[in-house]
Amino acid sequence: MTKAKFNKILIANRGEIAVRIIRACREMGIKTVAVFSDADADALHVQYADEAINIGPALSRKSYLNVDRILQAARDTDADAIHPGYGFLSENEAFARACAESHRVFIGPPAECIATAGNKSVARKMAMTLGIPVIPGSEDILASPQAALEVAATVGYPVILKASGGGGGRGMRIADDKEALLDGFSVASAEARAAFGDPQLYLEKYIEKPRHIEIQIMGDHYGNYVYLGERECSIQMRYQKLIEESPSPLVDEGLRQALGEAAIQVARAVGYSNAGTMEFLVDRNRNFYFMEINARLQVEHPVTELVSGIDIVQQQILLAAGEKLPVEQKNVHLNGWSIECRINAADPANNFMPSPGVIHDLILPAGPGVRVDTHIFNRYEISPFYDSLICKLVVWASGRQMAIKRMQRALSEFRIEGIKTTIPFHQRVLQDEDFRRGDFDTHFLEKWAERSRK
Ligand code: MV4
Repeated sequence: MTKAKFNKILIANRGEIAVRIIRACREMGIKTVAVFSDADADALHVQYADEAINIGPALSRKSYLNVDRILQAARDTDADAIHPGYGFLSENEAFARACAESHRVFIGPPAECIATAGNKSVARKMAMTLGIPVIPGSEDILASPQAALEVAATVGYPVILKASGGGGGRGMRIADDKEALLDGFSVASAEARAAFGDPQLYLEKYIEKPRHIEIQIMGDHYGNYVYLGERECSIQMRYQKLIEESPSPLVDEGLRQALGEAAIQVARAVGYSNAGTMEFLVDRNRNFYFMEINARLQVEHPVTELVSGIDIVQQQILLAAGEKLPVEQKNVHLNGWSIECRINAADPANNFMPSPGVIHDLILPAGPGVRVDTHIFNRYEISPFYDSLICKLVVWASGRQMAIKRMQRALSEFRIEGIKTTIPFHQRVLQDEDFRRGDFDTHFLEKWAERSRK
């Protein structure tokens, strides 16, 4: 392996992803600095890092979102780069700029790309200009409810209003007719202003029963790009993904290439570098539409790592240090099948209500083809202050049916007491006939949860 330029990296995150990034650094011979809140003094990322700095109270706003405290920690420890992980400050344009001003490399895309990605209607317009399929709808933000009515009349109902500053399902309204659209406009706009400080909306035709498929891309500072295939992310509930896999049961080589090339076109147009993800919707006739840019490392990156053989986090570090991409597209070979189950400290029987508490009698699954990305250990206390994700259970096998069997085996080995988890929920989904056939869309879990209540 090439020697990286960085001597020391500060990880501006916590939980499993902080541990994941520390592992990449250690394998590369790079020293690590953990930052932690008062609630995380005993956390695994603190124990694994070479140094650890307290950055404030449990409340995220006062610690993991506190730009000044994090940059002070980087200066105090002389860290030359900062990895933001996902969530928290990972898609914060001001943070990326502040890192640069503090002479620390932000391990991620350029700040301008974060800004473009954060403005959904700008990203959409960009894709339209490139001739990449987008869902029929407005060309720009909507100037008025009247403008929304006019666009809806041309694309036909149902339509969906989306917040330009939003994403991940917040600030959206579906409308079946004019009246609902007029009502939805003021509600969505007010919601968007409250949530994102930006009331601007755009409109699309509403695609029924789509699949959510995303493409992992990587780019260096010299205009080279590759795509590492797709991830199937349709198994979600209220925009929270529960199971992801790569490849997608729906995608053949032709569709993969079309999605991959579209993703790279968008990346090139916005001057993207480092790792990123382009989100698409695919309809029942296998038409695909570009939706959003995710300008960060994603939770579900391991499934892509397992089928591509590429360590995405190590690559992020090398690319941020100015190295060239080590592979060309023709040398990217996807092999086998990978599935990830997100294990949350949450109660599936009670609306996925978070279930904090002290873990005991923990035994983690292992064995052939099993990867466990987690920060939990016996007697660790799950704090109510943060995300309920406690473990990503990821398997690899040569094909989908064997990957499902392997995941069932791994789930059956999992022992954990003291908190409720999504493990029993995953076990039931993996037994579902439609899931096993690969026959599902983004509404699968809602329908499935309904059916299983009866
Ligand atoms: C849509 C859609 C149908 N038609 N847009 C939800 C999250 C946000 N990123 C975009 N989303 C959707 N946009 C049109 N024109 C359906 C969804 C959607 C969805 C998308 C991805 C993953 C899960 C989803 C669940 C419900 C709805």
